Amino acid sequence: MDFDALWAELAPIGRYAGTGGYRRFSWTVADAECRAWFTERATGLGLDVRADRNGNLWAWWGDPAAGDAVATGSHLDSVPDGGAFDGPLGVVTALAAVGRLRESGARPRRPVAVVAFVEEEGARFGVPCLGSRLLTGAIGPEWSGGLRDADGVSWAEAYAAAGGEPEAMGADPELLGRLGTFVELHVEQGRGLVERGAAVGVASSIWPHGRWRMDFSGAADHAGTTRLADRRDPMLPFASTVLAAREEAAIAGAVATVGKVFVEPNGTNAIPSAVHAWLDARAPDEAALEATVAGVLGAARRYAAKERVEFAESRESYTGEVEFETGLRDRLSLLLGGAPILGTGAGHDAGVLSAHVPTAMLFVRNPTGISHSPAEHAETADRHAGVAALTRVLEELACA
Ligand code: HGY
Ligand code: MN
Ligand code: MN
Repeated sequence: MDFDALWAELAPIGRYAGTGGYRRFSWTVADAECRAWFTERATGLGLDVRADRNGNLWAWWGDPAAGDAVATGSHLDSVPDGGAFDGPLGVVTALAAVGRLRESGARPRRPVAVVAFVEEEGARFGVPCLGSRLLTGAIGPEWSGGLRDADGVSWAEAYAAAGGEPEAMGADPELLGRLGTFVELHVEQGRGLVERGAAVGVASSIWPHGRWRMDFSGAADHAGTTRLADRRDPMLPFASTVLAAREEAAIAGAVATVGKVFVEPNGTNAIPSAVHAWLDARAPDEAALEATVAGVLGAARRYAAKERVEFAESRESYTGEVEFETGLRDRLSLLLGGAPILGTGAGHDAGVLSAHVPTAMLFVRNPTGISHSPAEHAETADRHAGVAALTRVLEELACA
């Protein structure tokens, strides 16, 4: 099947009609439908599809035991109301590129694999790139098994309900040792390729970034009868902290976002008992990131103390600066006719794998640069340019 046919099949799965965005969260019905679709189409291509001990799906062309495999792929899960391309573009392009190679009669000298990593966005359980972090041992199964979604369901419970074996989760050095190269194609989440007038680019780096949970605990009370002087309202230090995040980021040349917040009990006429919020912070280097986060958390503590509100914070995930291997990066740029080389502030499974396997990323032009939104887009011609580019890269890495 060609790219357009594969793309059209996957498109309706997990799409929320009310917003046009996607709600493909790990171990839900939509996720199971995506995984079933992937398995059916990869099997139809003649690939051998296997889930690894952490639930990541691998579709093999050739015997994995031969080693030095060329792997490509991305993720199928989404952020809440995410776009169609973030993740799926890499997976569908990988299937289409392998299909082209097989149709051409290519005979790879080493195994080729198409992978769909689980929980890349961390939308349901809070930690991004969970599947690749488990595979590489970056985090342990006991900690990740205990991650809970908004309803209190743990990763282990959800994984077991989806047919997984939580007791088998953990680092997989044998599988990791079989990978010779990993290449992830992804829609660009920015306008670098638009500004350079190119359909496809090669990644140079990923900004260091992380997520911090912030809990403000005060005293629930009546909105109408509680004097201002008697209040311990957690909403006030929370609101000031959101503004401080913007100020601190501007000072450090970083970016900081508070996009997720839970208010307890969340009643119009009740002073909240608690506000739970998450800070997403990213910066060009680790010193700038550290300064930004320290500034925000320091402000949160000061504002909380001023309102006699308790404050607690915890770092839920962190990814240091990723520099993709320059030899592979330059080789692919040259192979693709001098494709532009550009960095990103978005995290990817490729960033996690790059510490263990020679890794590269290809970006496909996004006309507006918008992502994590139903407005995310890539023109059909650029999607096809991505298929041609990945096909060429796989041919070079697996067949030459
Ligand atoms: O948040 C990110 O950078 C990625 O989309 N997981
Ligand atoms: Mn994303
Ligand atoms: Mn992504």
